[in-house]
Order: sequence, then structure tokens, then C-alpha cells
Amino acid sequence: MKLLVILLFSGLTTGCRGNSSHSLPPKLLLVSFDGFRADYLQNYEFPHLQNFIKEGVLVEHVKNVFITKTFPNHYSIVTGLYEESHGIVANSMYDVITQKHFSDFDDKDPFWWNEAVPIWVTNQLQENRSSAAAMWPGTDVPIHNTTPSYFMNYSSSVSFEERLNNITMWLMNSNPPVTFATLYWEEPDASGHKYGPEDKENMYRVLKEVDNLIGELVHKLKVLGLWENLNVIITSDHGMTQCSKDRLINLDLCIDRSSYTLIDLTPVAAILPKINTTEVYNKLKVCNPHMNVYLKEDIPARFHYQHNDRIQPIILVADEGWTIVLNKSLPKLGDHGYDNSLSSMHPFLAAHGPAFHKGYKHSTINSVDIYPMMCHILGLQPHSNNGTFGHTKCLLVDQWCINLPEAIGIVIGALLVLTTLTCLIIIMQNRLSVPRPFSRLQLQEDDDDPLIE
Ligand SMILES: *[C@@H]1O[C@H](CO)[C@@H](O)[C@H](O)[C@H]1NC(C)=O
Ligand SMILES: *[C@@H]1O[C@H](CO)[C@@H](O)[C@H](O)[C@H]1NC(C)=O
Ligand SMILES: *[C@@H]1O[C@H](CO)[C@@H](O)[C@H](O)[C@H]1NC(C)=O
Ligand SMILES: *[C@@H]1O[C@H](CO)[C@@H](O)[C@H](O)[C@H]1NC(C)=O
Ligand SMILES: *[C@@H]1O[C@H](CO)[C@@H](O)[C@H](O)[C@H]1NC(C)=O
Ligand SMILES: *[C@@H]1O[C@H](CO)[C@@H](O)[C@H](O)[C@H]1NC(C)=O
Ligand SMILES: CC(=O)N[C@H]1CO[C@H](CO)[C@@H](O)[C@@H]1O
Ligand SMILES: [Zn+2]
Repeated sequence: MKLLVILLFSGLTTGCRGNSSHSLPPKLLLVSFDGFRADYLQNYEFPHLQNFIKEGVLVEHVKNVFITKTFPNHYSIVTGLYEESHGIVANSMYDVITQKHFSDFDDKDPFWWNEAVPIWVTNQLQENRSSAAAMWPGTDVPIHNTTPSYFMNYSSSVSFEERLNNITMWLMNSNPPVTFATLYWEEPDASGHKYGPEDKENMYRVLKEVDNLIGELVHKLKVLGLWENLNVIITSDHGMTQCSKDRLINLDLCIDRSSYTLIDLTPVAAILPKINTTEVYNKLKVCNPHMNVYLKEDIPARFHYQHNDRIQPIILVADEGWTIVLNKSLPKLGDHGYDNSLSSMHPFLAAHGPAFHKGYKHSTINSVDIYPMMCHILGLQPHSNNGTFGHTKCLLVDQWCINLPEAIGIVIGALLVLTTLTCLIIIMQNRLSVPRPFSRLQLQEDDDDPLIE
């Protein structure tokens, strides 16, 4: 009930908002800390991030898209599309028709990105607006012939401070103004791979550093006077799970390397057969019980990972924590890419700013829901996408939001109040009428009282 009152109130205040907030164009900074697994928030301390959340909103789990890899998921966040629909279906891809290759070191051919339109391009095409990027996969590529007005070529050696300094400078001093900006950082993904998420000691240190960077970000925005009017979303692309040398799947034990081309290896392998596909499939099918083997046409619909030429004829999906190798030892202690229904693969989302409630917690949204929410905040017409704007309404101050449990609570509450009132009225009527056995006139009056019937 308290929530309802707050919602009513915020609805009213939004309706009566003065011209000042409308005259400034809304601005949004989208931040990704790569590989920030959702439950790190429960298992480690994040004083700076918790302060940010206290004044904003938290979505505890973001269900991301399959395969749960970096490039595909970052592109889903900014397009609202499943991987089969935006075309970045892996960090390593091969296109049979054009014979082109894509990898995280060779990603600048717009061919790979042009199946979708990311939000920075849409924002950029609006009059009097520009976009800026302190890295984010795709922001240094001319997608549909458009890069952000301000961007950095990807380089992991550029410090967080430099990325932050430049992105805030662009947010402050540009004409037309930068209304959409991105900021990307490689941790805690890099350390998650190196140590594995179960290495509490090292992850404690790394996550403390990440929290300090969030502290720097907030401090910088406050010092520059950007904090109050800027909307900031902090999220990530995927989580991380522990791998082990005792959980290896060696393809060389099952099939000769000469019978297929390996496009991507683990934990989702993409196999392009050189010989009869059925033969390759039959050999892989019985290779290891900790791996699902799918012909492209049989990939489960829930993955939304089928209708694209860049998805190979056979894919292998390792069980959580298992690593596919070619007769090699364990490459990494932590990895991601697995089934997107695993909670270890999910990131979180936190947001702060004039568009968001303060101190609101939400259990879950899909990563494809972020795009329509961002378009709403910026007043952009979204391209058709796989997200649902309604899923994020509870986070936003200008939206009505009553979720199912609340609605049931309100109905039950109203029924209780009505029942109590009815009982009270009946009891009072009975008290007035019953103890007057001799008053025939009175009884007659009571007979006519509609309340007793
Ligand atoms: C764009 O900015 C210019 C100069 O500030 C202004 O004259 C013009 O009306 C603006 N256009 C829109 C659509 O806001
Ligand atoms: C950041 O801005 C400074 C000053 O304008 C510039 O010299 C530097 O090259 C920029 N860094 C990147 C990575 O673009
Ligand atoms: C990015 O790299 C390309 C090619 O090396 C170069 O031409 C371009 O000026 C660079 N852009 C920025 C913003 O640094
Ligand atoms: C795996 O590698 C070892 C040496 O590194 C070699 O002796 C062995 O034959 C290889 N096995 C397969 C199935 O390729
Ligand atoms: C592929 O192999 C299967 C089983 O070995 C066989 O039935 C099928 O005819 C083969 N298809 C082609 C195109 O050679
Ligand atoms: C996702 O959205 C795209 C673009 O609207 C559409 O073509 C595709 O069918 C959608 N996918 C699903 C599974 O609904
Ligand atoms: C009622 C109100 O907020 N009025 C403001 C409208 O915008 C101008 C210029 O930004 C302000 O000076 C007014 O106070
Ligand atoms: Zn990543």
C-alpha cells in the first residue's frame, strides 16, 4: 500500500513537472564492467556501488542472451535483439558465403554489425544530439556508416581514469550535446578467467578495485556537476563460473580434426563439417555425457540461436564448468558462454538519475529489455526488438507499475476493508434493532431498512 501511495505521488509529480526538466535533453551514460556476475553483489562488499544503489535502483538478475559471451551480449544490450537477429553470434565467427572471419582482434568490418542498428547510431541521427564512447564493442566501427561523434579505438591499455576523463569531457563540452555515452572496463572478467570465481582471496581484491572505480566515477560526476541530471546505468554482459582440469571434454578423443573446421571452441563449440554432416554429428553425439550436441535445426527454441547464416551446422554446448579442448590442458580457471538459464551466467543492473526511482529493488529483467528502456529515457523511437518495455516500468519514475503480487495484495487488502466495514455495519444494525422486543413500530421500520437485507 505504501508503494502504491509512492507511485501515485510520483505519477502526480511527473504530471506537474515544470518546464526546466523538459528544456534539458535527457542524458544517459551506459557503463559495463565486463563479467560482473550477479551474486558477487551478495558475496562481496561494494560500499561505493551500494551507495549508488541506495539512491537509485537495482535489478538483482539480468537474464542475458545465449551464447553468454562478451561481444554478442554487449550488442544485445544496445540493440534489444537476440544474437540470431543482430548477427554477432560469437566472439569468433565465420561467414560461409563471403568467407569472412571475425574475432575480438579483427572486428572492424561493418559487415558483421550492420544486421542491427545500435542505440548510439539512432541517437546520433537525431537533430542536435551526439553520442560518445569510451569503448564498448562496436563503437569504433562505422555501423551503417556512422560512428559515435566521439570515440576511442579499442585498446585494453588505456586506463580507466583516461576513459572516464574523456567521456566526462565529451558529456560536458560538446555541441551538439552528447546525450548518449558508453564506458567499458575489462574487469572483473579478466581476473575471473585467470583465478576462477571461487578464488575468494583474489576476487575480493579485484572486486574491491572495481568498487573503487565506481567510487571514482560517482566522485567525478559530482565534482563536474553532472551527477544530478545524468542518468547512469551500471551493468555487465555475463557472469563467470569455475572450471577445472577434472572437467575437460577432449574432442580429439572422438573425431579426427581433418573432418571439420573449428570456428569457435568453448564452452559452445561451432563446428563446420568438411565431410558428411551426419557422420560428424554421430561421432560428436557420443563423445561426452557433459556436452549437448545439436544439429543447427534442432537447437532448442529457448536459446533464440538458430536463424542466422553465421551459426554453424553443428554446435556443442558444454555443461556448466566443463571445458571443451583439443587435446590440451585447462586454458582458464573461470569461463562463461554457457546456457543463459544458469544464474552464474547472469549479470546485474543498477541505475541512478532523474529517470529512475530511488531505493527500489527489482528481482529480474532480460538484457534485451534494457534497449527499449534506454530509448524511452532518451525519447528515441526504438527499432523493432525482442525486449519488453513493460518489464522495466517499475524502475522508472514516469511510469505506472503494479506487478502481480502487489496487485493481488491490493485486491485482498480492499476486500478485507470492505468485509470489515460490512460486518461492522451489520453488527451495529443488529445492536440497534435486537434489544427492543416491545417496540413493534421500531421493528417495522427495521424491516424496511435496505441495509439489513
Ligand atoms: C538545434 O539547435 C539549434 C541551435 O542551438 C536551434 O536553433 C534548433 O532549433 C535546434 N533544433 C532542434 C530540433 O531542437
Ligand atoms: C583523451 O583525451 C586527451 C585530451 O584530449 C587525448 O590526448 C587522448 O588521446 C584521449 N584518449 C583517448 C584514448 O582517446
Ligand atoms: C582509429 O584508428 C584508425 C585506424 O588506425 C584511425 O584512422 C582513426 O583516426 C582512429 N580513430 C580514433 C578516434 O582514434
Ligand atoms: C595428445 O597429445 C599428446 C602429446 O601432447 C599425444 O601423445 C597424443 O597422441 C595426443 N592425442 C590425440 C588423441 O591427439
Ligand atoms: C551421410 O551419412 C549418412 C550415414 O552415414 C548417410 O545415410 C547419408 O546418405 C550420407 N549423406 C550424404 C549426403 O552423403
Ligand atoms: C526478435 O526481433 C526481431 C526484430 O523484430 C524479429 O525479426 C525476431 O523474429 C524476433 N525474435 C523472436 C524470437 O521473437
Ligand atoms: C515553472 C518553471 O520551472 N519555469 C522555468 C522554465 O524555464 C526557464 C528557463 O530555463 C526558467 O527560468 C523558469 O524558472
Ligand atoms: Zn565479457
